[in-house]
Amino acid sequence: MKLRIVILSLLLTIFSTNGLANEKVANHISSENIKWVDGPASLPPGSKMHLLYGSPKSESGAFTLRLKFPKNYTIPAHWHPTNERITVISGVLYFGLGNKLDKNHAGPLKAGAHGWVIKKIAHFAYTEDESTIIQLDAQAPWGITYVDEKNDPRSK
Ligand SMILES: [Cu+2]
Repeated sequence: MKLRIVILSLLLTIFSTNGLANEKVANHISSENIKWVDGPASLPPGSKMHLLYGSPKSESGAFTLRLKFPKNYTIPAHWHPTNERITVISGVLYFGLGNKLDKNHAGPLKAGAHGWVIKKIAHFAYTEDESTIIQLDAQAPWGITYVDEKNDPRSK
């Protein structure tokens, strides 16, 4: 009996340190259940999003965000407090490194491509003639800082 209590409390400790006590063991979201809502105010107007896992506003932990950009959409040069990993689901995302958007130093990431940039490294992205869906995987707490604060849609 005493041993059972010890094992139970040990298991509870393990689960709570893993954060599993308050989480489902498994879950999934079917593609038809992706519900697009307006993207974050930190991105230029026109984006759509669906939060798949976790939250960028958490104090820690991974999150996964699906983002949809219209055609001819631009995200000016910016950086993040944690590493960013993106997977292109459909369309083409043009992506480059630098403090200024420079289409001569950007490469196309097509559907299926995966790319990443480490924290605090300035980068930019844009779409051309097709609407593009990407998946962002990163660690919270997330944020976006524009190199030129005049480009920050939150300041408009
Ligand atoms: Cu970014």
